[in-house]
Amino acid sequence: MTATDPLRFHVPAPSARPGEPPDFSYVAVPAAGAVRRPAIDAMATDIRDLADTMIRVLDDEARAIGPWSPPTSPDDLRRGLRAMMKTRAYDDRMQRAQRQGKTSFYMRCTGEEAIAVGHALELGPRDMYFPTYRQQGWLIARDWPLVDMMCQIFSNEKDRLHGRQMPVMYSARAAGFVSISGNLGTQYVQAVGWAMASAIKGDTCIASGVVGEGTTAEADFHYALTFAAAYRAPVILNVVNNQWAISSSQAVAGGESATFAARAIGHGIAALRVDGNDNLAVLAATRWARERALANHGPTLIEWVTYRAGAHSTSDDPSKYRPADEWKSWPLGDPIERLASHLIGTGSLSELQQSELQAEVEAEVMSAAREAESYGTLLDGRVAGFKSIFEDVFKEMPPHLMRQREQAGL
Ligand SMILES: Cc1ncc(C[n+]2csc(CCOP(=O)(O)OP(=O)(O)O)c2C)c(N)n1
Repeated sequence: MTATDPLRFHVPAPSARPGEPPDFSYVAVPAAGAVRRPAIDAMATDIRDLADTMIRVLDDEARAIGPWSPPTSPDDLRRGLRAMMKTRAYDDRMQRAQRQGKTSFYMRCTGEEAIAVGHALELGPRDMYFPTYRQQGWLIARDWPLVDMMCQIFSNEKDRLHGRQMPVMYSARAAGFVSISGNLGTQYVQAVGWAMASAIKGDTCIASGVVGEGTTAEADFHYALTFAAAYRAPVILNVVNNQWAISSSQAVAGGESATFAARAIGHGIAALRVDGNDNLAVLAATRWARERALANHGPTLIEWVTYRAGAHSTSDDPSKYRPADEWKSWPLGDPIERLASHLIGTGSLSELQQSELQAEVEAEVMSAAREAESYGTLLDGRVAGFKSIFEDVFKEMPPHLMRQREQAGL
């Protein structure tokens, strides 16, 4: 056969560029409650349809409906709401601190709070989380001290990591939060390896690893899936699809051809695709995947569909590559508003209590910031000195590092 037309090279493009109206027509949003909830021992091959739809619990009136509606108490939901609100207040404060020159860098998670918070509240205390830089909500949901997190951001004298990690790259063993690895995709192989070790030891705790949709293009993502499937590792593989990987749209990572949840199908891994701005759906899907892993039915890949409302980081300017008001048109709304509306609708929260809660979390964040700043920030130069860069890396310092230390006069 001879080709008649010249070949065309396809370059994936975002649905809208700056100045154009936002266009989310590519995001199909099924009705809340419409997706079936299979048994936790379902064969991955029997639930492939769940990779192509979207599990949603909260409907347009913020009522919880359908088989995924999780049995949770109003107290637990209020706790989740508080953690989400505190996360947003924390992000606002730390972003401002960066603009004031108190730290070099910050990354916020606005619009994605429901995912890390719900996950933190649903996983067990001995389960292990392998996060990226946008899961500060996990630490906040687990009541990790804000002052400790802020000292890491300021790299000051109370920073337990001595300024050796970039700001926001926390490490909190007691919260089940593994030191963040800046090399994207490595979280997945680490999580799968940890989960395999848990099974080898006959332990009873699971791992959960996180990547963004952009990072599914990394080889590590695929290595991790291969091992997770072959050894039925007790692991949850989270793909936070927030539509953007810095300035690359989800289309560049392959989102035009298939969902990110569907990446699991070729490996025979169970996949769920979930409304990531619906805190109740997050709780329900996390619980399903955790119970499945604990019962030795293997890994689950969950695509959380969400939207990165803020810039990628304080070094990024999204007005260069996407419509300024795109978030306002995001069809899955704001996770905090949706959970608050649900609690108000069920009589578990009043509007007055919601505003009191807002004032309370802001005051808590402000007082933590004052304390953390008193231990030093970039502005006053009381930051971790570079003298310690040679320490705590090797048990015994290799000769080349000794030579370098001498050359640096330390
Ligand atoms: C291996 C590797 N490649 C590139 C980078 C630089 N980088 C940092 S964040 C980022 C975008 C990641 O996007 P995504 O995975 O979608 O996560 P998101 O930031 O949207 O949460 C890139 C390319 C990196 N840190 N590690």
